[in-house]
Amino acid sequence: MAADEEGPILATVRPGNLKEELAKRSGNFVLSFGFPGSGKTTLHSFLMRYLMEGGPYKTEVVRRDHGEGADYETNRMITEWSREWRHGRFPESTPVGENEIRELSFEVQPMKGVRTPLEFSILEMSGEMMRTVIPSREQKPNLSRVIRDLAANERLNLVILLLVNPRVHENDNLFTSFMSYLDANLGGKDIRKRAKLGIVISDPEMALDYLKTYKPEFAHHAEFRGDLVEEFVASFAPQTYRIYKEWPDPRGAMMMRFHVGAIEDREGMPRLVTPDYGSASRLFDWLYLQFTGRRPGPTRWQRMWSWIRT
Ligand SMILES: Nc1nc2c(ncn2[C@@H]2O[C@H](COP(=O)(O)OP(=O)(O)OP(=O)(O)O)[C@@H](O)[C@H]2O)c(=O)[nH]1
Ligand SMILES: [Mg+2]
Repeated sequence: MAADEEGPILATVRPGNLKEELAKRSGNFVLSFGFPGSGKTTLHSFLMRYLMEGGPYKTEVVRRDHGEGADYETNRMITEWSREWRHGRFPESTPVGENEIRELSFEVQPMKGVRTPLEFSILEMSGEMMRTVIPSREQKPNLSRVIRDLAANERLNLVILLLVNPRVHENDNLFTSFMSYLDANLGGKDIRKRAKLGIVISDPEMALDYLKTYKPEFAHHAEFRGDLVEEFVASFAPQTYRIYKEWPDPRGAMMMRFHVGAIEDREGMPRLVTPDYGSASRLFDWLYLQFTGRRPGPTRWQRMWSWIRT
């Protein structure tokens, strides 16, 4: 296939209207929350790339026909993401506006071992519409109805991913304002008892620079992983760290970096030169476990068998 030729996108169509539906829907949902530029679209598009091209899965995009051309737009977005990644380019920032919010659903079938298919949705939405949750002197905290409906819907299995943007200092303020907003607006129901929590640090190279700048004792570290991830959150987002530590079910809470591979600077723009699906695979394994209760792929027996044979 030529570099710019589009491969087929397998699709199943389910009817629905995004705004009306989210309040009533059941199923699995991932809500990525973070400032503009915190890497939500990068994570969504790279995870999609892993599931459709990089990993041992058969993945179909489930089209939800939300009417008014939204479906066509979703299509265009997926095609654009695939094309841009093929050239190593990061996705564009998501347009602002309620009408620009898109839901994307995937049906993922592992090809080996535990083959239970998983269907889950993600929400593509601009971070500009999330930062309004921070109260200011002029403005009460405010959040899109789409997010409120998602958080209030007890039939959904909800995973909240908090995307930490290593370029800004106010991540802690954003996430604690978000939790306070949910506490005040879900009729007394505690989102912590129902949802799972993932804290994800995008752009690990930038996070490492930041850590080294403010904590010289980390100057000798070459890679941002393991303990450094926890150190970063504990130091620069201490209240968010507490939320994570106090999550009612510790098995439903995780923290990770999101690394996409080796990056070069081309005329001031980052360019992915060697993709690395390690983070995408770890994230998907965790999501699969949260939603299905099992790990995808080879069972323990299959892993042991292949170990004996090698
Ligand atoms: N070098 C590098 N840059 C990254 C990485 N992840 C994200 N970026 C940069 O951050 C930019 C913003 O990422 P997005 O994924 O668009 O952020 P977003 O949260 O979707 O932003 P909004 O849609 O505006 O809310 C990307 O275009 C990249 O330039 C990374 O791992 N490495
Ligand atoms: Mg975006």
